[in-house]
Amino acid sequence: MNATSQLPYPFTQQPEEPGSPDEPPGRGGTDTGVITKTQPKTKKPSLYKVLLLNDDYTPMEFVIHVLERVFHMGSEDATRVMLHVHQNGVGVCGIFTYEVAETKVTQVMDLAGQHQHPLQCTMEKE
Ligand code: TYC
Repeated sequence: MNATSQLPYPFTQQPEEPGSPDEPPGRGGTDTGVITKTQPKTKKPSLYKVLLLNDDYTPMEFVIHVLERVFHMGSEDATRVMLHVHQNGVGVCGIFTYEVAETKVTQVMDLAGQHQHPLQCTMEKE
């Protein structure tokens, strides 16, 4: 007695084993070799420019202080960026990932608000 004979009608055949080859093994097969290389699933994060905007009221010294404190600039770089913004209306303070850029904008806006200066800071996708 085999396994099939114990099954109730109409189950007279064993189901085919999953993955059973449709072709005989060895020569004569039409399979082609596919080499798959696993890609590392890391993606570069989007980057955002943090922009400082000029206004007529915020003191130059305060802007320099903000650039030193929030963006870790030395006094020469901070002065250069402040003057660029003063003369051009807008300037880049740095380029960061989204959350870092957002934090910097908040820090600048909070400092400006605490000192009642109208200094504005925004971010835009690179
Ligand atoms: N324009 C301002 C002044 O003359 C200085 C200033 C520079 C303000 C840069 C804002 O982002 C700024 N006092």
